[in-house]
Amino acid sequence: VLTLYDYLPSGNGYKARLMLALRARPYRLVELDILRGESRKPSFLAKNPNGRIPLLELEDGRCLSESDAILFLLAQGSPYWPESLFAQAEVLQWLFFEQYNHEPNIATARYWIAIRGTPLSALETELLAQKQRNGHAALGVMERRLATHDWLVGEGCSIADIALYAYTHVAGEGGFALDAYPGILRWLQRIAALPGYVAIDERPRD
Ligand SMILES: N[C@@H](CCC(=O)N[C@@H](CS)C(=O)NCC(=O)O)C(=O)O
Repeated sequence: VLTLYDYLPSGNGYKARLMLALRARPYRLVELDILRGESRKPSFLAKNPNGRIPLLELEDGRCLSESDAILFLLAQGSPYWPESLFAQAEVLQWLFFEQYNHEPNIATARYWIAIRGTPLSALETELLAQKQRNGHAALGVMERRLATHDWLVGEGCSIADIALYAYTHVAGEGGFALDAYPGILRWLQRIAALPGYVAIDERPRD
């Protein structure tokens, strides 16, 4: 069985948990308290030199980090990874956008405000305004697509949607009100209605 090393509040980890649930794949969840540095211990660094969750360990011991790479692997053989080469490239386009424009702003603001549990430093307070601006710009990009389309790529849900759902659906915890993004709000409901959907704080059933 697959093993996922993860931290429940993590949106990056949730991408993998949601994909596994949507595909009804059983797995073992190993929770690490990243706030206490558990992902930086030598035993874990041997599995992921980058010291971060999520990390997927295959039955044969091979380990894969980076949430979007994990999504790629888990989606093979399903409609979540489209068939045509151009559609695959479009999925990659959104995954790179997620990692460069979306996650560093929206996830970081949420982490500082709602997850870490310590006050913001003076520098973080200054940077937060910039994260809010850039985060709203990223949401604006998504809205431009989702105002007229049900899904980010093609006619069905792909890992582009799963990757961007993870931190968009909890963006409010980072201070991002989503009222101004009706296309995004409809898309969030569409994803939450997928058969097999699980919430970010749900552990897999044994
Ligand atoms: N680009 C990576 C980011 C992974 C990441 O930032 N993980 C955070 C939690 S969301 C983490 O493990 N932080 C603990 C640490 O850096 O020690 C991905 O998409 O998986």
